[in-house]
Amino acid sequence: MASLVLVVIVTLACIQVQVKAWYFMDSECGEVISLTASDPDGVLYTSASLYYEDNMNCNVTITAPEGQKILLIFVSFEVDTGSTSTCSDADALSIWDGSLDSGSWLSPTDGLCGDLLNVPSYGYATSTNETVLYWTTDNSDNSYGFIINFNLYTSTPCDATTEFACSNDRCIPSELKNNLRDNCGDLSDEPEVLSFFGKFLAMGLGIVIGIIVAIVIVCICCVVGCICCCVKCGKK
Ligand SMILES: [Ca+2]
Ligand SMILES: [Ca+2]
Repeated sequence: MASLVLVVIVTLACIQVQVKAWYFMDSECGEVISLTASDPDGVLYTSASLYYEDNMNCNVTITAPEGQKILLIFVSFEVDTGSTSTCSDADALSIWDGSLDSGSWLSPTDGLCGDLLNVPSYGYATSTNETVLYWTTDNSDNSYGFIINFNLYTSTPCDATTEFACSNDRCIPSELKNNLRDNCGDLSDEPEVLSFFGKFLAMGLGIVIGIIVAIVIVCICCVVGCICCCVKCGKK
């Protein structure tokens, strides 16, 4: 299992390397991130630290050029739920579609909390060129927080000279195709990633489990070998 977690972390790290710009919620409080044709995407973390801080009350606005919209896709999500089923009683992320004086909630009105199963796997797509993310935490029990990829998109018909046509009737800037990140919301801009996982799954569950077990055994052998070497060195 440890090996599997390591593989996932390394994969996420490799994917994030492809991002031009990344931001941290705690250092962007009250700020506006402006997406443009030359900077069409970014990634937003809760914090540069492993765990987010208590007593946060931040909002970050992301804007797109007129006529374009914004897609938000969750890469990871681990937010303290507190002792009740209401997100607003503990830590919560809420997402607004539009400017503050007009618009509507994209997320549930009491916000998002819990783990990745509690957020839509296809992300959130705005209907306007602006979104506001509200992030609040209470005074106890923090966690890893979230990583959100965001990018420009438009609705079909796509401009074939500058845009890639996703399979879900969205258009994204051409440069976001094959960058190892899901910028369409259905991975259709990443056919090689889909192909890789397709081949992996096609091997069958038994073989996949066998590979994972083999990796774990190799790791255990390496650790035991290192410990033995250290013990021998200590005796000399
Ligand atoms: Ca908390
Ligand atoms: Ca992509």
